[in-house]
Amino acid sequence: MSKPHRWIAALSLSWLLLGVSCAPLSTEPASSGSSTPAVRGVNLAAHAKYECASPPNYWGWKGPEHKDTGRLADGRILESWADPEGKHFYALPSAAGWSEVKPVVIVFDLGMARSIAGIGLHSLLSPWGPYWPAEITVMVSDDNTHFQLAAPPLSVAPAQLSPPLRDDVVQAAIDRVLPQKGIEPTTHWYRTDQLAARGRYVALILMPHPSTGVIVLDEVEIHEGRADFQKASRPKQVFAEGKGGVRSYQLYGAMGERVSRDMAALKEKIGPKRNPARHAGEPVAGPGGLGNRARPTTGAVHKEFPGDPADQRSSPPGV
Ligand SMILES: [Ca+2]
Repeated sequence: MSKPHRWIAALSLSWLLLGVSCAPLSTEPASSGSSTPAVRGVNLAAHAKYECASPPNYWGWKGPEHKDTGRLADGRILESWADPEGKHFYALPSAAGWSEVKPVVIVFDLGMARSIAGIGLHSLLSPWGPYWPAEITVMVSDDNTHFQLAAPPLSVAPAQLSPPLRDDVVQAAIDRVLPQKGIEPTTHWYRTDQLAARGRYVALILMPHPSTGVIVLDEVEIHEGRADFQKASRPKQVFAEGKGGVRSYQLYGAMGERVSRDMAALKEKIGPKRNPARHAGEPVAGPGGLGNRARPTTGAVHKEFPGDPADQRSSPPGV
């Protein structure tokens, strides 16, 4: 098993609205060697209206005494595991947490169509579950009903965080040795500026890591993009069911997975032993070139999407 995935398998399942303005991004220095872009510019999410379409249910805002007062966009973050009074990051009303909510959906209203270059999420690593989403899908919309992908889904690697996380620290969290060693869990930014999108409404569809099932955030950023992003084309596929288009998107993904499984089964059925061309060392020449269907990768931080959003042939009916 590859090293980046080693900790994934080891984690235990038992581990556990709305004003618009622009403000500078927080500018805390990233540690040296960070691969995360040092984002500077306008944070469109600052004090913006947003809706947690998935109500937080994990500590923090879970308690009825804690109301969401815009804390995901108030510019305040807790940069340590505990506040000065010793209260932990995940349990404070300043953080929102979700446990076994798949996916978490948060929709921001930027007030008007804006150019969007990227996003940022502030969270933490702890031995008890909280971690960044395993997959982040960013959708954009002009009417809060019809959403389109801003980019292929993003994945988060420890080295991408700011400051970056070492694999051995991640493994230590898996082994729950941090408190015993006197090392406290740490908070980090995940930031990417790889979007080139536009839209008034920005939906974040966050899939928790399958081994933890927990997402905890205390701040979200949406980074302003270049002016010419306002002319950026969008994928043809439109997702209109559910907040942020999430229901349509999930159905679309499920259809893509089913097609992939069927293709794999078919490929197995007509495998190399039955294909004279393969025996001759030649490419498979079946209908559509089954042997050549592997999709191109979209970059280190992009996860392959089960179906090209721009390819209407793979769209489920009615979506
Ligand atoms: Ca905050």
